[in-house]
Amino acid sequence: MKNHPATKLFDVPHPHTFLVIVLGLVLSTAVCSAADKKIVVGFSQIGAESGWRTANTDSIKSEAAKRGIDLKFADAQQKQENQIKALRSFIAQEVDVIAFSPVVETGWEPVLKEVKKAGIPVILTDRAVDVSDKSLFVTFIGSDFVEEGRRAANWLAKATGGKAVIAELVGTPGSAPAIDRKKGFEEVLAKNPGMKIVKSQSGDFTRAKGKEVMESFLKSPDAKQITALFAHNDDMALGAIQAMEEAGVQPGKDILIVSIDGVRGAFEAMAAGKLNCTVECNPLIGPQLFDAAEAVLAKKALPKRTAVQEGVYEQSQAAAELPNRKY
Ligand code: GZL
Repeated sequence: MKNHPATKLFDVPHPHTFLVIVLGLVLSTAVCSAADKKIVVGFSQIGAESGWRTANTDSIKSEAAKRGIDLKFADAQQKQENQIKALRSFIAQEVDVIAFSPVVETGWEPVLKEVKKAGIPVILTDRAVDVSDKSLFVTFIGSDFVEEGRRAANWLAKATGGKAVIAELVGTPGSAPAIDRKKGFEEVLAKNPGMKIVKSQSGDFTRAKGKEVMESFLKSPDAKQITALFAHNDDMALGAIQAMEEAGVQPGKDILIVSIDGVRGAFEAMAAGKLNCTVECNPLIGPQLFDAAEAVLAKKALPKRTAVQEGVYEQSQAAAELPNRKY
């Protein structure tokens, strides 16, 4: 058959060349898709109970977006059963990493064993869990709550010359921060016999409950003896300040107030002379969380515990520090 010009445009490739081209296409697609594969992280958040928590959530969500991480985020409304459901759903979705802030310390072994069986690494943020088998999580990124309690009590001892009759607003019962902040605070009180806690009740880390409990403290027959308030977080302290003002008590003067978190509202209250000291508890752990997730997936070794850096702030520093606050 006469060679038509068309057959001259190109030679039909040799079968081997054809195979190389197809293999090249398959490989490059595979490499691209592997490189493009987003890390999928399932995160179970406690809730939105405080300014600290919303800042913590913002840090996690913004850092995931910045890194192009596919974040499956679940809000548990402060209920452990919702967190357990979320972890099981992350298993079903076959996420690459599971991270969560456990609302309370206990009751996690069964679901963490299911996660381990599914071969998914677990990163704890903010709060720890009380488990005997430490292989159930890779690392815990969070503050030293015992030290935060010590710092609060040391400030109060210094501010009162070691003489204070203290009301205490406790965080969520059974939670690591509530247990450990109390432990650290009482460690210092043991060395200061002139300081004693005469009232202690949970305000569940919320402003509303903190106000309600402080109202009940102020209505009690021995309310007049209270000279100081220790609140396990700023939101409860801000609620207590409202209760004091409504009862004709001057917060920060008639009753000195020391709390923990270091949220913007606490700095505003200190600048107004209504709060005396806040012990910082840094919620901005998004970058550390996703550094750890990327390290785990790259099979890099991680320390069991990653501490978060934080300080202590009092009234004299509030106005100057306010513009620097990121949460
Ligand atoms: C502390 C965090 C606590 C905050 C509260 O790391 O778990 O929970 O102190 C928050 O404000 O509700």
